Amino acid sequence: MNPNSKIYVAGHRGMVGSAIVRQLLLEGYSNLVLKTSQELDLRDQKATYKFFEEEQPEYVFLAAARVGGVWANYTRGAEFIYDNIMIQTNVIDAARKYGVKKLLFLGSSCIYPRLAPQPMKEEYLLTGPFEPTNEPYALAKVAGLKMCIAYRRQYGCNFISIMPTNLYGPGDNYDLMESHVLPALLRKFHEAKLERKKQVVVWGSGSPMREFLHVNDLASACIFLMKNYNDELWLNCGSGEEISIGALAELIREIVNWQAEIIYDTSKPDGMPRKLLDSSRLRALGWQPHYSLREGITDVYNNHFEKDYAKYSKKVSYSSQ
Ligand code: GFB
Repeated sequence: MNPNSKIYVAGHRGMVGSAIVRQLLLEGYSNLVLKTSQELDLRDQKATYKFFEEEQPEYVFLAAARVGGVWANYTRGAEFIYDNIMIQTNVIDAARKYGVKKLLFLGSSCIYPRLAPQPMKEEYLLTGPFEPTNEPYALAKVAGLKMCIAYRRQYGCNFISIMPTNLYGPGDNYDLMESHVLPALLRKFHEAKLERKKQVVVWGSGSPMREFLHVNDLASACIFLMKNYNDELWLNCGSGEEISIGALAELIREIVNWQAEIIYDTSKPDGMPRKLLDSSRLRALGWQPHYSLREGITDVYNNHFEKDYAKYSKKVSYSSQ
């Protein structure tokens, strides 16, 4: 990539895509092509081909996706498999057809087996059954990374993939039925503080272990790989910092500064018992995260929460794509 390269960031209004755009602009890449999902529905193959034919992007960050937390995945699997397979298939094939120089596909740590040894290495892919609550999403993401490999082998396309751990950051989703745990708990403790409530409900048992990465750190990894990595093996991208959901709730309670009692709602699913990536391959290439979990959550709560939360606080339900 050079400063004049034409770069398409698919999904630039989402949390990941917008972080990639901010980082590209900071690094002096300004020839960006951006389309909202209203302007270009990537599930529509004809429209996607037409866009690539007209714009001829040289580099593509494929961050457009249907995403959501454990409950959204569990209850709306059809949308997660359909939207993701359609979007990624159309973009990857259009990138081949219209001669894109390089494409980065964004997957997810849920591609690995539910009971994979921890931390999870890239080679554990497809060595056991998926976590059932997010199987449709996981299957779609596995199809995406395998498609990049197949296109590289058959057509010589320089398509690479990154598998991020659970993300949070500016532009997150604060709809309680759609969101991931971290924004959900920020909202719950914040509202408890405003309403002087004595209790906050946390889903599941509190015992699952998760790893969280600030989305700005993921964006820097994506751009780093676009510049420096050209192999078929997908790479894991995590912070290496693991925490139980119960301890996360306590940390968020401390950052929001409202001493409510934590109540566990075990009618909601726990999802995967443990999900920690082994990111040593990516780190060996020279990338490392900038934010600790405490710093990252404090940044989000102090600098971004108010604006992002305002979009959701008056709505009952919201779809991100
Ligand atoms: O972040 P989360 O929704 O996604 O949930 P996953 C993580 C854990 O937090 C689960 C618990 O054990 C939840 O039960 N949790 C506690 C909560 N309170 C809450 C709450 O108020 N809201 C939410 N959402 N969770 C998703 C996958 O899994 O993560 C996707 O379904 C994807 O496919 C994504 O991989 C990164 O980590 O369980």
